Amino acid sequence: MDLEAVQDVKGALCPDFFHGYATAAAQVEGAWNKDGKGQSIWDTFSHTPGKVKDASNADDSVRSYDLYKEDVALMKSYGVNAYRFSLSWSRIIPLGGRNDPVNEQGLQYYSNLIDELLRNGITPFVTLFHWDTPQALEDRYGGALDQSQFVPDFVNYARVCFEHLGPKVRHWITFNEPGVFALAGYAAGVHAPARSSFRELNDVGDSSTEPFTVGHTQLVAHGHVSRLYKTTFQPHQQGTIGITLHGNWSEPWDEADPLDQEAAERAREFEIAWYADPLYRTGDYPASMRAQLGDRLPHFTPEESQLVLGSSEFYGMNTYTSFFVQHKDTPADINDHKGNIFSHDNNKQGVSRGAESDTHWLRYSPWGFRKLLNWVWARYRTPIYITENGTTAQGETAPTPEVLDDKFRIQFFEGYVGELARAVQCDGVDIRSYFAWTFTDNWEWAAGYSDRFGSTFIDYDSPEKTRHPKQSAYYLDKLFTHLISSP
Ligand code: PNW
Repeated sequence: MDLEAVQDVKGALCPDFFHGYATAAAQVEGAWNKDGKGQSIWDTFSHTPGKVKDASNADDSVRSYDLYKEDVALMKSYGVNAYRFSLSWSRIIPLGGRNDPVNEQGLQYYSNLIDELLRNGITPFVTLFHWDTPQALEDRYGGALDQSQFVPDFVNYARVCFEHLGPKVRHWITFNEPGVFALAGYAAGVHAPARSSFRELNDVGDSSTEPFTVGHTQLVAHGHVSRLYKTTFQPHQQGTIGITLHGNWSEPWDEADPLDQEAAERAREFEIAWYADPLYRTGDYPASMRAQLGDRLPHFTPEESQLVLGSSEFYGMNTYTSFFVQHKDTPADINDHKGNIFSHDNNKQGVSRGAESDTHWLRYSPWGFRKLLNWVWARYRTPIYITENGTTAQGETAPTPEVLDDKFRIQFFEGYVGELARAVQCDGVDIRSYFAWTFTDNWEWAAGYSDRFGSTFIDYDSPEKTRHPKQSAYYLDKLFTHLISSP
């Protein structure tokens, strides 16, 4: 646990740099039907047999709803100065809609959590939507598929949150990874609301159109909420509002092949610029997407384009890994969402993208992180908040001393945060936060409890979901003490 590998970046980060952990309501809260909470599409998904790898649900999860005070105390002992969490829409408005009643107990929970954080000197970063659409809205009109209904309902929900929680919150995030929500939920069909073209997996859906419709809805909904915040709340609440996008680094499989270079850029555009170009650069989708998708990709009206462009005050970045990308010589499949590419674990020379974690898509590849930061900074010139980054590790099945000394995760943090600090110090990229994913092991969506991303081990068999700190929690504390300069 020494800091040998990051000696070069001692003091590289500003005194006001935010560091802590990120979580999502549906993955940690539990209390799925307590104190008036309505059901979300993830409650439905997890109660549908065959959907979740270990057949688990998140009814109790890690019980952060009940144990928030203990959790804040534990986080404090880890030395964080910020915490990113999400609000459950159906806990606040159980049926979700603009004419549906507000659940005071739900608001009270989040108000208590925020107070507890502030009392402990921890700055709250609040996400409005981390994938858990109220089930009632899914039933009523198909949720995010219906832009004309979803947008006013989401704006109403946001208004309730700004009114009640806004006086204590300075950092708002509208959507978490609209791209993963759209692709996993409506293209692959492996996440809620479980829609796709693949009938062996899902009864309904159209993978060739719905993800793009849902993506468009989220962009426009974000634009309206951002405008509402800026006009009505920001003048007195003095906070900032943005969105969080996912994005991994795409590296050409054959560095010398111009077609692979183009394919890698196209992959970045399909994954990242799909959202980031409309938000930060052009107010429209990238040309490469229009060329492949034609009218299956929605069109922005002039009003929408104007609304969306410039609506996010910072670039919230979730990133985990890197891939090698090779061009295809055949036309794109109708259900392709990646820009008609192959993605590989090794490049042409046989070099691996990195060591394996316990999650198939996630490899340790910090080399791509600095490239990604530079690509995003060069293209969008917007301050970056890292809102998620982290890993699972093989063999974490019991809280033994060896497991709690989580060397793989420590190495991961050292590698990625080191590259972040180099991007700041050497490349001049404006980066203002780092939120590790995640605070405790939790319910990893369709992977259930089997994928452990936490810096705290959870004993799921115990009624109290006993928390066992892993060494990476203390390492991150040491690391940021080293990297952050004194005021
Ligand atoms: C994020 N990918 O999702 C989510 O925001 C978290 O809720 C989730 O627990 C975490 O990452 C770990 O999976 C992602 O395939 C899912 O590149 C998939 C990818 C990226 C992010």
